Amino acid sequence: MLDEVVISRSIVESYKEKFVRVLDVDVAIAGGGPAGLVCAYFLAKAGKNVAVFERKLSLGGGMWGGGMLFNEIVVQQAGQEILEEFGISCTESEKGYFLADAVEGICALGYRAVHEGATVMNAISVEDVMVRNQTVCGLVVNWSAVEVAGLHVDPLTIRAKYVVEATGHPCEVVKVVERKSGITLATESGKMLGERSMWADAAENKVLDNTKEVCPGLYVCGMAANAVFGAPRMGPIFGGMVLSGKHAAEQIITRLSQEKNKS
Ligand code: 48F
Repeated sequence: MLDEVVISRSIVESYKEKFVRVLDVDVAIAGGGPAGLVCAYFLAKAGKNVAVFERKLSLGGGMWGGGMLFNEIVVQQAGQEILEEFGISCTESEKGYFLADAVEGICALGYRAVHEGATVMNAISVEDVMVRNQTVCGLVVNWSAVEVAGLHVDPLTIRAKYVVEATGHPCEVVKVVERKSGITLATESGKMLGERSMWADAAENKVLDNTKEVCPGLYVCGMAANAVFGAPRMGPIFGGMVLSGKHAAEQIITRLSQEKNKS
């Protein structure tokens, strides 16, 4: 006979262990869209302890809806190679333009990231950062349900060697750093520059350059990278997003191994 209390106890105990595990990680990623998930996958694959905090119940951010709810996404050749690594099927619609099913894409990104060992904490929102010595060193999180209900509940804190801003267009983490920390960002003005209007080619080219450490301890990837550094949006082409997630992971992996060699 099934016992509901055993079911409940199993869930509560296991979730508690999971939460304790993510309190102190190598990398904490804010946002579980395509860029954040790809970043998590490559970090986990490299053996790093990585957690993704996603506001919504479902991962995937802006990828589910493809373009204007036509749930197909386009990637260019370099992006297609990454989708292939995740086992996502692509067809070449025109030379150099590869189509993938948005739903298959997101499910595969989430599955592979978790399967490699990334921990995904969904329905949790990042509301603040932890800063020490002008360096971002953690995320401050709360239940999204608390946020939605407007309840006055204090958050909890996650410590991380590196934090990744992957919240997409709103750049919520960088905005909070700018507003609260007084840290100068690595942009031309030292402040967030804001995204420019749609220009797929320029945006996809720029997003890799813009995927970098925007201030000590904080990397930015995906659409947030272009929004922080004043580059255009790209619309429903997702090659730049997955390449950017991978690029952020590679930079952080290098930093972590340099630090390990020093110590
Ligand atoms: O928006 P999103 O998909 O960002 P991305 O990975 O990809 C951008 C594309 O979807 C598209 C585009 C290019 O094709 O322009 O927009 O850069 O995913 C961002 C995720 O972050 C979550 C949000 O729910 C979404 O799933 N998110 C946003 N703010 C927070 C957050 C927050 N404060 N805390 C936790 N999650």
